[in-house]
Amino acid sequence: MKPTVLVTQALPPTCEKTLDERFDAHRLYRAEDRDALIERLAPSVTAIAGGKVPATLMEKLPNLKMISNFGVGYDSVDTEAARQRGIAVTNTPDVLNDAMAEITIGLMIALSRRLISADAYVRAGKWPSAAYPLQTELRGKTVGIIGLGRIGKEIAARCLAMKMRVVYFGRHRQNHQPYVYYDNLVDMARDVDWLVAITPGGKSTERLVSKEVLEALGPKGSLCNMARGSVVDEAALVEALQNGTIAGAALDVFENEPRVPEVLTGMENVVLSPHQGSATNETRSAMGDLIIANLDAFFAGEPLLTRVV
Ligand code: 8YV
Repeated sequence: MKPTVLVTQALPPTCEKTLDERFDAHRLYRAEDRDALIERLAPSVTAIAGGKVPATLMEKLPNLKMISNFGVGYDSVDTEAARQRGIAVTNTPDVLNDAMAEITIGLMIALSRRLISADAYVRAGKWPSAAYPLQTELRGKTVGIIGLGRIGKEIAARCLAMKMRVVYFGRHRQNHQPYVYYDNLVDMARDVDWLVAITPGGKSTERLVSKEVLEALGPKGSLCNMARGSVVDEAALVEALQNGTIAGAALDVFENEPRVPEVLTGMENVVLSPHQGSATNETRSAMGDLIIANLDAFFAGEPLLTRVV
């Protein structure tokens, strides 16, 4: 008999297909009556594929032993509850580093050169009447990376290729990194032209980019958030953008996504992206493979590949 797996979010097509081939997979995310599905499957579910797993869901699944989360970030899984219940959690690190770093640079250039408005300018037939206003470049600027983890390091490498100076903020200095370290985010914000957030979400980083940090970043500074909406005080950010406290923002993530504060959509100094950091065919398919590989390892009684809890 195939093991029962509960699927909590839509996964890449190849992953969905393999789930159906190897497991008795049930889609909670598209169930008409979620409670009825959970009740019916409760005794047989030993593993979950996907994120969005609160403690309340774990409580209803007494035999749940493993959550194969989709994403390097696992803030949508209550890891504390999982730990207490002896439920293992895996994530999908590394395979998305390059896609994340590529789009970070893309969004930074889109903001500094106003690429989105420039495209609209050409399409609207305005070019023959007047040249597009001059913009700024990344070269020579200092970028402060909040969270020099695996993705942060790939972003740093690409920022060097843009001839930027790289510094970073994090919980610890990393001895073998060539970049200047700040243990205080306000101090770093004061010294940089760009802040790039790529730190895990969750309680410990909530509103790390505060009003004070934005003030320190200053009227020539820009923010690029690739982390989680929760990492930035969004109300303070909107105010800072409205008042010219900072120059601009390139945002891939939002506090209440997919809902985006309407006021941001009318701002010229903002580039908006629908949480698509890892959203390429290549990367999403590799993330899906890792979900399956972790499930396979779990059901074979082997060590999990990328365990975080
Ligand atoms: C996914 C992500 O969009 O890996 C992450 O942490 O944010 C993204 O790759 C997200 O996890 C999808 O649920």
